[in-house]
Amino acid sequence: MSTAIAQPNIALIKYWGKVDEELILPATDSISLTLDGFPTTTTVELSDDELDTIVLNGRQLTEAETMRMRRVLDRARELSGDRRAASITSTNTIATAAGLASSAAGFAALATAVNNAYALGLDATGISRLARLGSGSASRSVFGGMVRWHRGHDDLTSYAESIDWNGPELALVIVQLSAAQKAISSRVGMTRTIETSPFYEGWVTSNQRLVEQAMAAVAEGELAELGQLTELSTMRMHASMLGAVPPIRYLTGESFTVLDAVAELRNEGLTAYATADAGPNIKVLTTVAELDDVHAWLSERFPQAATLTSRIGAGAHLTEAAVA
Ligand code: 2P0
Repeated sequence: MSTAIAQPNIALIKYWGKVDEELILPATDSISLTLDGFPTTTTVELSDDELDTIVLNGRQLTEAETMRMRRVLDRARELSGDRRAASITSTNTIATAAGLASSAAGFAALATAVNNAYALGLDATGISRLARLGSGSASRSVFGGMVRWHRGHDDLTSYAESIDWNGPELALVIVQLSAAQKAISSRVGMTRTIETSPFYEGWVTSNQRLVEQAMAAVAEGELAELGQLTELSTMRMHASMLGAVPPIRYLTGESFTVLDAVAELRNEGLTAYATADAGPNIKVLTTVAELDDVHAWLSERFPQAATLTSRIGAGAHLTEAAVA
């Protein structure tokens, strides 16, 4: 039995769009922070059953729902030559599919457990490639801290790695306006954006430039610069979706109210930069030193929302029981 734990990550410079849907090769690099909290725990056990079975949060998934997991398992069987099926149980601690990166943690934990169960012997880079086959953002949750996912041009060259952040210790406040499942999955949203948005090309070109600028800010430890680039990447990603037919709008009026509040918070002298993913929730980048103040300010302003905090966490790993 192989059990692994992984945590979600929040992208500062975003991933939105694939050049290869099979291999999940993204159109641009992305840069993220792995959270310290909201773990997914996944256990993989090989079995002599004919089919893979997957139980997520106590519910057995249908065959259609397990398609993405089977991509990861099939690759493991191909690499190992071990044809056995897998019996998988996985538990999330964060709302699934609500734009809070549950799939990133889920597939990073799955790839880590699968590497052990099928004795693949992959290093973290290899596990990141395996996780990518399930969900693009999962390649980043294999690593802790600040992470860059290189878009690459094939399976081998598209992987994530840790990068050194040379600035103050970072933290995030998540203003959770809704825990409901999103109406449009990231995958469908990306495809629609590529196929119908006249802004998609501009998004890809400009976001890859933001990656390079962010890498310079990361090396210099310039948080104000990194925060501004984070907000630009967020807005440009959502702008590309707004140009789709029909338009994809994950941000609600309430989301914009929170965005305004973050700007106000910054005007009051606190470190706060906002980002948002495929849902209405706003994630606020700040420092560990200011976390309590930023959290108190936001929870007072938005009592109707759940305000969660997180420091920066470790990458996916086997639990001690599995290692022993
Ligand atoms: C990100 N998102 O960089 C971006 C920002 C959502 C918005 O990665 O199709 O679940 O499985 O590769 O990784 C969410 O997309 O999509 C995501 P697939 P994934 O965090």
